[in-house]
Amino acid sequence: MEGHGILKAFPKVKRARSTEQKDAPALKKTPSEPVTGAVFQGTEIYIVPTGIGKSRCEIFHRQVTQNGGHVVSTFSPSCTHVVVDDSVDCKRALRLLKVERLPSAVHLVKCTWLSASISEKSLLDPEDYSLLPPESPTAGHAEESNETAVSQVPDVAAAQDPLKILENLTETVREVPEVQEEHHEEDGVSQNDLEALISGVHPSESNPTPSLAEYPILSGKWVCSQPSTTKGENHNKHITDKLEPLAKAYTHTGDKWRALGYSKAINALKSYHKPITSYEEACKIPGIGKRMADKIMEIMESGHLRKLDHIGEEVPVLEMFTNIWGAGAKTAQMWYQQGFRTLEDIRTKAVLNPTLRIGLKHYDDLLERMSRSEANAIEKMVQEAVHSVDTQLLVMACGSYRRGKSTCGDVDVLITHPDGESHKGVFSKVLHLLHQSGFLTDDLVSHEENGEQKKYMGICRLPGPSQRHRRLDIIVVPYAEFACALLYFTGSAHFNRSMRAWAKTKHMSLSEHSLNCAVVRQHGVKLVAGTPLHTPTEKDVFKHLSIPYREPHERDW
Ligand code: DCP
Ligand code: MG
Ligand code: MN
Repeated sequence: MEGHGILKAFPKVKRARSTEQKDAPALKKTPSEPVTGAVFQGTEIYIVPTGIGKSRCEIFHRQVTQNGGHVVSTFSPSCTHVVVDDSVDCKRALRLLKVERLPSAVHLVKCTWLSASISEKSLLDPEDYSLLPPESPTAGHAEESNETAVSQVPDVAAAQDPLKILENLTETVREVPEVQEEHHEEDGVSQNDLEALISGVHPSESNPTPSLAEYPILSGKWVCSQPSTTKGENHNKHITDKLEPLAKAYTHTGDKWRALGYSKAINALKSYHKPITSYEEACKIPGIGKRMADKIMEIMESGHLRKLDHIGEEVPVLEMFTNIWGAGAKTAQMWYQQGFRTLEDIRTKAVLNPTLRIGLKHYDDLLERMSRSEANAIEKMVQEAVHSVDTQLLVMACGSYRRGKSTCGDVDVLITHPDGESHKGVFSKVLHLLHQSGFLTDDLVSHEENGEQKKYMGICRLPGPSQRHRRLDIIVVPYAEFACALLYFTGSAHFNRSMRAWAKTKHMSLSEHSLNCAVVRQHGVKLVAGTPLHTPTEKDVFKHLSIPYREPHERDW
């Protein structure tokens, strides 16, 4: 997927500029489907119905559209993905599409990519599901040659060598929320008939396609199994310093897959124990393919990466736009396409929803991280309100604050009650008090129900002169879910993903609600939800997962 000219590297914006009309439909959302997620944002998908069947096609269509993507009824070169049934090979796919070859920017993928992305609630790397081109049967997987399948991963206890403890990187690049994207469920859609349709799994069929756990892109180690305090020095900073701006550029232009590829390589390089000295050495590192190794060589030999000279002029503008809370790559691109170049343009000319308006109003404040002492003062304000409702309620600042970071992007406050009952009704009372006192200045998401958990996302300001506006998240959870909610809300997000992926390999599932055992999955789709384990404390969660307990400050991956 690399190796395009740079003009192709940021196709959306460039294309938009030259053929605005043609590109417009891809940016439009189907009005009839409520968009509730952002997983497929920026995609234009053509599903080849052969072998998939009408009803599954319809379900896919709905899922993609509801998650911000666009399904087209005929193939065109502007498609980002062409999806075919798992039984269809590349030759047949091209025949069905009536083309000789596909533009290199179009991903030709198996249906499993779509079903797994839906169930994982995360846009999976199409490279892992791509169809092999007929002329070179191994090319598509050349970059995976030194990767090991998760099924070979031994238990933590057995794998003393950290490099042998491999991570199932079911990881997505953390995104600026276009629609607030939270990882509520460890894996996907709840089990119902739809799922069987989506995954195409019929209990009687023995399906030759490996499950998601056997497909991973493996990179480094299981971060959840070792303390982040062992995170060593970056011996390849001279390389990662050059790759990072490119990863960022791809993120801002909405090229998720390239951004993901770069971020995987960057992570792998950062955790590598020594400076890389040769092409072969680079290729051997999981997460680094041949094309990435080429770039690494270029940097090593010339001290520079030419690709960096060709980052489009739109990138800094897009970055400035996505720095508005609530604006993602897609919104930023739309604005750019509409001719907006400055925040003043956005303020005066763009059509803004209330969230974006708030984000724009507090642009500078929200970009700045706060000190621990300020985060602590904010926690105390919330605590005071909570305790005026009931002194027995537990109040804890989680997130980066609990992990001991020196600065915090926001404050994440968790509230629960040890009696298992009295947390009920607290949410609205506390928010009312905090609004009344003027502490809460703006609501971003004022009430989100997540099972029995409630979540608030908003903006607050400490009393007194020259105080800045700060982001504040509050969750109220039932005591039975306390440990799992605390673990989730403490993060880091990367640590959480690793722990959830690890749980999967043990036929368990971890969410902010519970740790379940005896989970049955097929193609990454949960068929049996399993049984919640008793987890009164975070330590119990680690114990059930056979991972040594990690203190919050050791989870800062
Ligand atoms: N979280 C997650 N996955 C996400 C977002 C969040 O697992 N996509 C969890 C882990 C985070 C916690 O929620 O640690 C709080 O989210 P924040 O966005 O507030 O992140 P942090 O507090 O870790 O960092 P920051 O200092 O930037 O707020
Ligand atoms: Mg936080
Ligand atoms: Mn937060």
